[in-house]
Amino acid sequence: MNIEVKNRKLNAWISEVVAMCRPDAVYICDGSKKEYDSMMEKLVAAGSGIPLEKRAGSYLFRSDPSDVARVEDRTYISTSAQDEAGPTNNWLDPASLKETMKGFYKDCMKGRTMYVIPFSMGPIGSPISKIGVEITDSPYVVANMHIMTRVSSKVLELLGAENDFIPCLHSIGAPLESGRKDVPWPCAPIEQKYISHFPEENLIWSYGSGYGGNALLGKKCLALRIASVMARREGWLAEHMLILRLTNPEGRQYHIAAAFPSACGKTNLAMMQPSLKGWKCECIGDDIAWMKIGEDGRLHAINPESGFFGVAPGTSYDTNPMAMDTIRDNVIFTNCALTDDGDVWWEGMTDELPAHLIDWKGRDWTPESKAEAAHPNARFTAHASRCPVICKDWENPAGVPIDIFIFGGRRSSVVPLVYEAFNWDHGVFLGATAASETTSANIGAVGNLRRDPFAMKPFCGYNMGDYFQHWLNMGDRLGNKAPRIFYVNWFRKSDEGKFLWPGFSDNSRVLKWICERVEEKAGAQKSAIGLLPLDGALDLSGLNIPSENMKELLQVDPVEWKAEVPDIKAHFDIFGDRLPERLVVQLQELRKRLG
Ligand code: OXD
Ligand code: MN
Repeated sequence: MNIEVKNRKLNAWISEVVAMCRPDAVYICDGSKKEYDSMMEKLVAAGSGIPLEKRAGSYLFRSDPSDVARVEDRTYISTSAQDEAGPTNNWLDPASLKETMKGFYKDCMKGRTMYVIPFSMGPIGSPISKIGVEITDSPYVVANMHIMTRVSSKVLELLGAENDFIPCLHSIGAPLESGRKDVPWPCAPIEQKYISHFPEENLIWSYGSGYGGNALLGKKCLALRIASVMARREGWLAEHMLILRLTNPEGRQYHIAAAFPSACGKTNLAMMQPSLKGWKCECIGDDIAWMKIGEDGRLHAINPESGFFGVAPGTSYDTNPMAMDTIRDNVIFTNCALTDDGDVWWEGMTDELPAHLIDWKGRDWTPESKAEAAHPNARFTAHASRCPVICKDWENPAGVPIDIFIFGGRRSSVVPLVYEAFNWDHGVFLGATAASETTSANIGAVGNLRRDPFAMKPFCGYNMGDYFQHWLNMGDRLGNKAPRIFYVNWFRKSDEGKFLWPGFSDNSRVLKWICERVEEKAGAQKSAIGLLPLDGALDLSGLNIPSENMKELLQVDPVEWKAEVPDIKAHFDIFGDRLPERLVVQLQELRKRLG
C-alpha cells in the first residue's frame, strides 16, 4: 500500500476485501491533482477517455450501451424485516443478498488495481458532514469521486485509529484474466448488477455497473439512501433537493430548498438567473440537501456534494447559461457526442445541428441519422467551484437557514403554476402526493402520471410511511420556525399543447411571489387545494402573457381535482398502517373542500 492506514476498522475491511476480490494491487487515494491526472492518463491509455481539444482538461467517456443510467429495479434496501424497507423499495434478506453478492465479488478485481477512496460528504470536519470510504476497481470512479465529493488524506487523519466511517464497496464486475485485453467500459451484464444498501449497519455494496448513481457511492447511495435512515434516527433531514439563495432588491436573502423528480429542471432552477431586475440568485447545490435544526431553532442546510453530475441534453445557453459556463473546462463528459474539432455536443445544445459527429456509441452521425447523437441521460461531472453563480456560503459548515420548501412536478394539466400549503401538515401532504408525468428520461410510457413523494421514491432508504411521519415530527419540532411550503408546476400546457408559462429565468416571478408571501406582503386567495396568488399579484412586468393564459395557469378545476382523489387514495393505500393518520385527515379535508 502506498499510504499507511491507521484506522483499525478500515485496515480490517481492506484486508477482507483483498481476500475476497483478489486485486493485483491496492492504492490508497489522497485526492491530489496529481492523482486525478494519473487516473486520466491511465484511462486515456486504455482507450476509455478521449481528451477534448476544445475544452481544457476535459475528457469524454462512452459507456457500454447497457450501462447508461441508475438501475432502480436492481437497487435493494436490505433490512432484516421487509416492512422496514417498505412498499416503494426492492427488498432482499441481508444474509441471502450478501451470499449472492459474495459469489460475484469472489476474485472480481483480478488483473485490476483496487482503489481506496476516503471521502467526506459535506465540508471536511463540519458537524453535519459524514465520512465514507469507497473501495472500487474503477479509475473512472476515482476521478468522478474527486469532483463530486471531498477526497483527501485529511479524511484519513480525521478517522484516526478508532473513528467510524461508512464503507462503500464497489466493483465494475469485470475481472481481467491474465493476457485478456480490457474493453473501454468494463461492466457486468444487467442481471448481475446489484446496488445494495444495508441501512442497519450503514453499509453499501454495489456490483456490476460503472455508471453515475450506481458507482459514485457518495451520492444517491450514501447521501440519500443511507443518510435518510441516519437522519430519521438522529432527527434531521436528508433530501433530494436543490438549495439556492435568492436576494431581493433590498438585499434581503431567502434560502430555498426544492424537490422535483428527475427531468423537471432541478439544475436549471438551482442556477437560474432572474429576469426580474434587482433580484439575484446563487446556487448552493443542485441535487441533495442535508438539514439540521440549529441552536436558533431553524432548519440549516448544507449541500453534501462538491460537484454537479448534470444531465447534458437540453442544457444550452438559453436554458442554463450558468451550467454552460461551469462546464467550459476540467469536466468529465459521459455519453455525449464528439464533434470533428474535438468538442462535445448534445441534443438541445445549439439550434443548428453539426454536420457530422461521432455519436455516444462511437458511430458516425449526421443530421439525417435516426438515432440520438448523445444518450438522453448523457452527463457532465463538474466541480461546483467552477459555477459562476456559486454562493460564497456553499461550503459554510454551518449551512444556510431555509425559509422556503418547494415541491413540484411536470403536469401538463390540472396543477396550477404555484400555490401555498395552508400549514405544515398540508405541506407534507403536498410533498407526499407529488406527481410527475414521465418523459423519455424515465423508463416506461411517456406521459404516464407517476407519484414520486418528495422526489424521494428511488432514494428513501426506509419505509416511506415512516418517512412521512418523520417529516410531520420535524414540523412539530420546528413549530413557528418551520419553512413555508409551496408547490409549483412550470409545465402546464394549453389545449393546443403549448407551454403556458415561459419558465427558466421567468420562474423568478413565481419565486418573488413566494418570498412576498413569507414577508406577509402578498395576499392570497383560498382554493380547495391551497393558497393561490391574487389577481395581479404575480409580477409579470415586461412579459407578454395573454390574460387568458394566466387564468388557465392559475386555474383549479374542482372536477379535475376530484378525479385526482382516488389516485391519491390508491397511492396512500400501499403504505397500509404505516401511513400517518395526519395524512389521512389531509386527504379527507381535501375531499371536503372539493365539495
Ligand atoms: C440524478 C437523478 O441523477 O435524480 O440526480 O436521477
Ligand atoms: Mn437527483
